[in-house]
Amino acid sequence: LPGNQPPPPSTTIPPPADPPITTTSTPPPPTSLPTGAPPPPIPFCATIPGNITYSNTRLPDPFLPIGGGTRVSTKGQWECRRREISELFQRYELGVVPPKPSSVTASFSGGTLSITVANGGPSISFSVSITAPSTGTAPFPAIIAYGAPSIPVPNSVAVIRFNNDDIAVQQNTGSRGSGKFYTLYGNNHSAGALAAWAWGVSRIVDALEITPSARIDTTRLAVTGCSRNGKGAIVAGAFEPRIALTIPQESGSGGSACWRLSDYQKSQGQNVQTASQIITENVWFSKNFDTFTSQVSRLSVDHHLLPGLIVPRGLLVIENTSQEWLGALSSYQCQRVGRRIYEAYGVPNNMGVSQVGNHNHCAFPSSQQAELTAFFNKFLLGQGSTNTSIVRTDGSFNFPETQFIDWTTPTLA
Ligand code: MCU
Repeated sequence: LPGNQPPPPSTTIPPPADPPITTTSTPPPPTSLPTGAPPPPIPFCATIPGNITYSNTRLPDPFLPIGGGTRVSTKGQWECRRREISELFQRYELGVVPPKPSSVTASFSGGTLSITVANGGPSISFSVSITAPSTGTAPFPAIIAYGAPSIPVPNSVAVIRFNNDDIAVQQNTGSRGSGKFYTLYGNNHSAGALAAWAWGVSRIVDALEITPSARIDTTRLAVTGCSRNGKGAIVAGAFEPRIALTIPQESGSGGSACWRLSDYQKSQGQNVQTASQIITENVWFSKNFDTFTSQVSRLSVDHHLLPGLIVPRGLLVIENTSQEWLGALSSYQCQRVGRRIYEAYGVPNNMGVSQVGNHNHCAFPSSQQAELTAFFNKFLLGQGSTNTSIVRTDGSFNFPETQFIDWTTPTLA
């Protein structure tokens, strides 16, 4: 994959010593709002507390608002909790995903969509390539691929290639603040690369909406990426509601995996990427995340809540049991738990989890083809009757569920 390196062989990774996870002994880190984080106003929602002290070794209850009070029991209340979860991810992990800038203009020529963005100050320009599908009638459904797709794309779906590294560089920890996002918002902006790329995806959708000559139907958009770019894809789906279908592939830690579960795997002696390791490798997360990584129990969110930002839109999580570093137990169980939000919402089959091994990293195995086809058919190609009831792994995990979950799944009215 362009711009990507394969995961390091397991023997070369120095296992960083995880500090012991304690629950209450250390005072929580400061929780002030990073500059420029305006939560979208929803008049009937309670105010999100500015200072949150949180400690929970289990996966946070998706349905319990952070300010306390009663559990969410309706879809209307979920909109408040959704806003809250979004805010918490931005404060403590990702950094701020800025709202639409004051100016977005675009032009399409020779298969290239050129996008210019300004926000009162300097402007930036970036472009994506659009490959029209070989069949079907315009405007076409399309998939935005971070880098290039590493899943098979139906021949009736256009492919939009997004050079996400151009927006936020992901070389190593020294790349923080590099890329066009930071030209616009400043090198010290709180956003890590995942947040900056999600902002970039939103600008691509803005541009498609005002550029009919690109011939893309913006009500039928998917996003995908593999590995580090899979982390990007799931975050883009979480922050851009105009994405109809989100397909993260082998995103592992920082994507489909839960920090708490990856730490658990690590504690069991497995060579799994953890929060404390990931911040030493790259700039995917905000600097604000650093203070939590040695004690993930203090995080008021974990990645089982990402599906809660996407619900009820389509989400297919593709994972691989043969890459120890990804955290197979963590990725599978995290998203299986996250799918409970889709169950509560009454649309369990809008989210699939499929984990299959015995193939290389980012090499899509044919055994997952029918599942992928079903999600494309349902969410991009308008075939509602397709079977997307998918939760499966070829792994066998001894998952101590009560150690991580102490809540039940409601039915949201
Ligand atoms: C699975 O994604 C990453 C992983 O987080 C990194 O630790 C490793 O270096 O690279 C993976 C990747 O992006 O591979 C292409």
